[in-house]
Amino acid sequence: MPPQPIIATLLQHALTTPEQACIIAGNQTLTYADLAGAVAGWAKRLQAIGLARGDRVALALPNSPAFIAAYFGAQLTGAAVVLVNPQYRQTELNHLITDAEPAIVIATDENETLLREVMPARLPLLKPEQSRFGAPPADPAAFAPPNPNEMALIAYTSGTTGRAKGAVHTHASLAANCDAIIAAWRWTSADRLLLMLPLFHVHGLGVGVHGTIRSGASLELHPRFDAEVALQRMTDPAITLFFGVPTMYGRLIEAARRSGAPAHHMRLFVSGSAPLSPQTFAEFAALFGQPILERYGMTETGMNLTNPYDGERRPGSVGMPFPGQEARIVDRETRQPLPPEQVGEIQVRGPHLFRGYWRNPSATADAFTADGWFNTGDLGFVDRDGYFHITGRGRELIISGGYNIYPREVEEVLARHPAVAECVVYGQPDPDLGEVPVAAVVVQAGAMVTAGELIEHCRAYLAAYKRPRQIRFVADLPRNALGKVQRHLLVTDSPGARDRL
Ligand code: MCA
Ligand code: AMP
Repeated sequence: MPPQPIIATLLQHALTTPEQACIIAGNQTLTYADLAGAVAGWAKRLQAIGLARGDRVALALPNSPAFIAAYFGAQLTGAAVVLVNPQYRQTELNHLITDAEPAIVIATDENETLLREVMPARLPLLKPEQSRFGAPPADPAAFAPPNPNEMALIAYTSGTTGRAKGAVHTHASLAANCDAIIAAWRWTSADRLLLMLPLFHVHGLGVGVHGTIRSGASLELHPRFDAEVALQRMTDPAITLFFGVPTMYGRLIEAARRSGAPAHHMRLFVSGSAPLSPQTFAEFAALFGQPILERYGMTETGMNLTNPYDGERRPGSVGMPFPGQEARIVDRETRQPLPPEQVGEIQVRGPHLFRGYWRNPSATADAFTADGWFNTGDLGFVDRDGYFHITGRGRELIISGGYNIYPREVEEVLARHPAVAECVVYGQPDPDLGEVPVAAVVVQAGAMVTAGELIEHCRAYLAAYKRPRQIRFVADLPRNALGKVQRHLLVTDSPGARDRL
């Protein structure tokens, strides 16, 4: 039996614990009954303009109670939600709208103009109304929750080819994911999560929001991360959980050094989306009196590996499979399982996996083995105690402050600038963000262009976090004998990098 959809759990909580706090945002406390009413209100609004089962709804809202209500409202009608980062620019929006073919777009005034430029003229754009959840309440009993195997979410990711692919999750895969997390991290209705992650990614949504709703707990939602605000909020005894990316932990350490680590009541700090350095792990434990629990996830899989709640949390390790899941290391060439301590590709299997890439059967076929293992593309090994360690990535990917940047996508935009003859984008180590994108550019003969102009060009077409932080003008790109660009030679301080440039 597949697990019941999270939206069904939400409606149940609204009946059994209607007055329980669910979302705290600003000075408002919204209960489970409030949320369920607003979810039904959104479902009604969406159906009134023609949304049908199996349709897609593109959700381009900032962190807000309206985001959460619209998200579940769309799912209540039997539609799937397509997550859209509100900072996306023309290139990303154009691809997403063309590929996902949503029936309705939900957005605010801020991104309306950009969206309308790429949307077909007859596609409706809906905005949150001026109420707490963006829709007037309606009766949830008027709707039947979707079937667990219906499509619930399409999250775009992994653009190794320069084009992001939509990872399709069903209600069952999302529910299996958060049930495993709740069991592993002992999440209960008494918990309150301090949520400062963006909701348009699986970290904030699939871990933070889903886990909260499933366990009948509450979350305090913030528009964005701010280390000083986080430290201050952690002194509130009601707050028990914090989830963040390593950059956030680095900034919490700095803030705590400035103003003193707060006396806090936190039950659990979790880190993921990028590698947590053993140094950050140790510094945080010294200041905050407890070790961060590091876990490993992916948009396609949700959460895969976790350090133990009770046992040793090992620095530099991402732990072991969540309950009900499997993970192993295989040789990159032979695809055979490897013994402990040997580095290969991480494969994972279980009910939490996505069902495939949206309208992309060949990418889906490549991603899975015949017996259901998913090839993560991440490299690592298992130590003798069964802890997994990530050592690198098998694909070109820059992780900056927990956001993924695919060099190819940025290169394609740069290459459209008339002054660019050739370019390559790579990750440069950065103390705050882990890595930042940097571009090496060969200018067209006779052309004149400044670094600032090229960076502005990228900003016009891509979300700001993808813009190169630096442009290095070079006479030619380092290539191997086969003509392939060798990105590692460009990273400053890598052997040979300076000789070349
Ligand atoms: C913001 N900027 C960035 C980043 N964030 N540049 C590079 N990398 C970044 N991560 C840029 C902005 O575009 C802006 O540029 C300038 O920095 C300042 O913006 P601001 O919003 O003030 O940034 P910030 O507050 O410093 O943001 C840093 C952050 C944020 C809080 C670490 O990046 C963040 O919330 N990251 C979490 C991402 C996340 O949730 N990832 C999960 C995906 P300008 O000034 O030029 O406009 S992975 C996932 O979901 C899987 C399942 C998993 O395992 O978790
Ligand atoms: P995304 O495609 O945005 O879901 O990002 C998933 C990728 O983030 C994974 O494939 C890993 O490369 C990386 N990642 C997530 N968690 C960790 C972690 N704890 N340590 C190292 N890398 C991580």
